[in-house]
Amino acid sequence: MKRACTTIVALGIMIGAAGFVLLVEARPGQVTLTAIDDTYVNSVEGNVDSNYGAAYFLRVSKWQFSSTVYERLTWLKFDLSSVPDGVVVDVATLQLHTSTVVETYTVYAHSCSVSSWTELTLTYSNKPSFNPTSMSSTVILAGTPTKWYNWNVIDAVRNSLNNEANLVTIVLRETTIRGLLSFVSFDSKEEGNGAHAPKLIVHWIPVTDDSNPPTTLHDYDGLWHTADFTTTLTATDDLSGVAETYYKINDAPTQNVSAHGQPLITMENANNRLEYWSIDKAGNEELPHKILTGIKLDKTCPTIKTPSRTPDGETFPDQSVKVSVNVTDAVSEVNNVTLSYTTNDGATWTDLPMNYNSSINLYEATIPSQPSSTQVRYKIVSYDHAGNNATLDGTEPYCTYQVIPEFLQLLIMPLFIIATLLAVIVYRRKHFM
Ligand SMILES: [Ca+2]
Ligand SMILES: [Ca+2]
Ligand SMILES: [Ca+2]
Repeated sequence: MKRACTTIVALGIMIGAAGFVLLVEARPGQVTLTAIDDTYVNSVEGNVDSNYGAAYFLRVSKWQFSSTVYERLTWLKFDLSSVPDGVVVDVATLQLHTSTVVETYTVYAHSCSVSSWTELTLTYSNKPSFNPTSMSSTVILAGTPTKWYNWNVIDAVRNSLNNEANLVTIVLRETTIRGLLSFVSFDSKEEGNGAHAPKLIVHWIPVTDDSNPPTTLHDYDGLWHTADFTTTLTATDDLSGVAETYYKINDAPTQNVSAHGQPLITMENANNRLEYWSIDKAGNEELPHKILTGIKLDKTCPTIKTPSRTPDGETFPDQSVKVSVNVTDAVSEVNNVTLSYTTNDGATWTDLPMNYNSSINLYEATIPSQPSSTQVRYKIVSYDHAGNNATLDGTEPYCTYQVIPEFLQLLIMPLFIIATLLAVIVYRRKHFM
């Protein structure tokens, strides 16, 4: 019995020892790093190839002589290998100690994805390009030598760790033109006993502390669209960061944004459905999945059939003309139909809204009576609710008619009266004989 117990205790210690190492890495932690490379570069013509890596100071300046602007930039490099894998950096603070402050400066910190430079070879000419957008800035006040100043450089540190790089480069510069001989100097790691060397404080939290899933938002505007369009999904996560955003369109198989891009709506429908959600790097899934319905797409123009006219034969000067037409639309339905007419091929078109007559399923508008001999041309334009439009442009033969000329009217009217009289006579003879 005793022997068995001893074995169990020994096992427990082994598991405990193995677990202890993991637990240390899973705890929040912090390291203070000292720059492994620090130097500055100078844009003055005679100094563009100069190296200052062994100097006991680092300089930042910006000044103008004649019409040329000159600058000194400070370059810093830190080794992040002591930051454990799989943690989330929540604080990264750069600290520099001033030695000379000629006037008040605003010193901006920039990230640089290239860390292959060394402090003893870097010059203004061979420096890598750095991110032109600064991460943060700090005001260095005139008359404050021998003082520590801080910059938030979390973007640079996170970028390096996300790219699985162990090195991080930070560039410091001023963007405002200062006095001709002014500058700010910081102590380099070569100064004195190194106590004032540039420092980088990195604090992290373990991913396992992250129990909150991401939040995903869409940017659909709720409106009808007339062409395939993308709904952009944007996800945020409080700690570990977003690992992936997923979606399903109309219950099709699941897709993810990194492989398939943002959801593209291509199906014509008044009620497309998008299900979407994200998962963070700690494995927390956004539940329940979000559902967006009523995504509207209509790529099809209305259909305008051949219109009819009443009267459809001769048109007299005192007659108005009613135009009727069948217009339909797939998906979003007809929004409006307009008849425009012009007389004698004039440049001015008069618009008449066409009203829907539900008893005959036709849109109708009445063109007012016109003087004799007038030629009338009309066209019909219809829009659906999505904004697609179709046009009968008036070049079709049935879109033109002419009010009969006066002499024809004088000719036709007696003929019409005679024909009517004859018809009456024939009728009476048939029925009363
Ligand atoms: Ca140095
Ligand atoms: Ca989270
Ligand atoms: Ca349509």
